[in-house]
Amino acid sequence: MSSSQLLVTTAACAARRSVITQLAPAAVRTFASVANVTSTTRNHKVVVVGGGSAGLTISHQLLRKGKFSQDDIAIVDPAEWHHYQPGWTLVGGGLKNKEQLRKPLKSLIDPKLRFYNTELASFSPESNTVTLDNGDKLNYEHLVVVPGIKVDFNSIKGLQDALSNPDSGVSSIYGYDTCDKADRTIKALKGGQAIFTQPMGVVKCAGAPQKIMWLALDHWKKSGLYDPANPSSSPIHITFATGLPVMFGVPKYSAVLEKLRKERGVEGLFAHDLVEINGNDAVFSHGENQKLTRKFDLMHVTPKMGAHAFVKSSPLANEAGFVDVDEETLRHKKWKNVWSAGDASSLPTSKTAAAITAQAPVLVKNVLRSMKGKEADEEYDGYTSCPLLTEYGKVLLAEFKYGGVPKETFGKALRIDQAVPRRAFYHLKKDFFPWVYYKYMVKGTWGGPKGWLRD
Ligand code: UQ1
Repeated sequence: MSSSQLLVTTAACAARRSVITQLAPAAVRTFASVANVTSTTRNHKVVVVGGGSAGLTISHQLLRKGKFSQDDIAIVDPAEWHHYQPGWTLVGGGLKNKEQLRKPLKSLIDPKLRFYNTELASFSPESNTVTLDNGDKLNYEHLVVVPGIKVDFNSIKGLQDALSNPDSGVSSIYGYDTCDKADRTIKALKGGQAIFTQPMGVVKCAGAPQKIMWLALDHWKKSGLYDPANPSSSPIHITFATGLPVMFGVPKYSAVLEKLRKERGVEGLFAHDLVEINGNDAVFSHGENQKLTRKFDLMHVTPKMGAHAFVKSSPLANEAGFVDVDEETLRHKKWKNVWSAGDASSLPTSKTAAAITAQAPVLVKNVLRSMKGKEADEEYDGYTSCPLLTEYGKVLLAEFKYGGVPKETFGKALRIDQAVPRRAFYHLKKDFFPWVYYKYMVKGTWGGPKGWLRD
């Protein structure tokens, strides 16, 4: 943007709100930086950092409350595309086309919101300001920090090269570029060792590393390449290598999945964390300083994940790098006008889009209450969900709250146990959720298990 354009924009904004344009004194600049000496400060009532599931849902839920005018709410996100990431497992299983799961981020943002399609440089909560990567500053009354987490493809030695090598059997549903490679490699495998990994530490959608395995197993079974009743004499052998000590973090569902693993002849390598890929060797660390090397013909890798550097290095982060918020109110523990939800937050629950359906209304109510000077007393109970594909046509619908306590939506009304994989849940996962997500959730009108939201 040229400085004249910038001044026009700024002048227009100034008519609505008191926007301050600061012409930085040229004298303090070095010769190298004289080309553009203009930086701008704008004021917003709410600045939302991140245009993912949480950012879009929260911004639009706020807007729908009817209390905000044009540009009162701003979203900051450098992305060109918004992806429906829960669908990438379906891409890996050959059930969806990855292009159909993405939309230009700009097209999902209501024109009443101000969209800064740029990276955020830093947070200054002591002065209620964030700084964008071009030096512009945004002042806020409330800040919502929802940029998600980083999938770190460099966290495992050799992973990046193995993923980008079209001839390797290594794929990952955790990235747009590689989710369809999972489908190609699964279909191409006619025999040998298949390994599916899950790292130690935090990942988003903790069920996905095994969902793709169950789909692959089903495909090989139907192709006559895998016999669950006789795995040792089948052309393909399957291993689930996980950094965790169990199949799933919630005991109720873990028991069912462990039973499935045994019934289906899948080897379990528990507390094994993939650290290196070297040709067709996978190296795992386990125990105290022990290493295990396994040959593979196909490997589906879940990389390690963690907080974005700009969050981790900010005053908002806890030791682990997550935005340090109260587990119930979603309000920052130190800065009372800062809020967080979703993957970037410190909330001790499983990181999923389903969790956003429950977190967003709580955060929105609490922001509005505190804007009116009232107590922010709406509480989140930790609700999250994992629609876990156990084969083509069946899903186990895990739903739980803090403490790994099941909180099943259909359990009571329909008198069913959601730990039993069902066809109806498969259609929820494959057809209903992707539809309701783009048509309602990101627009602020879907409340997950509560159904459609009324204003
Ligand atoms: C949900 O609302 C949702 O968003 C559209 C999902 O997709 C990411 C889900 O996986 C789940 C489980 C929900 C929760 C809704 C119901 C009806 C259980």
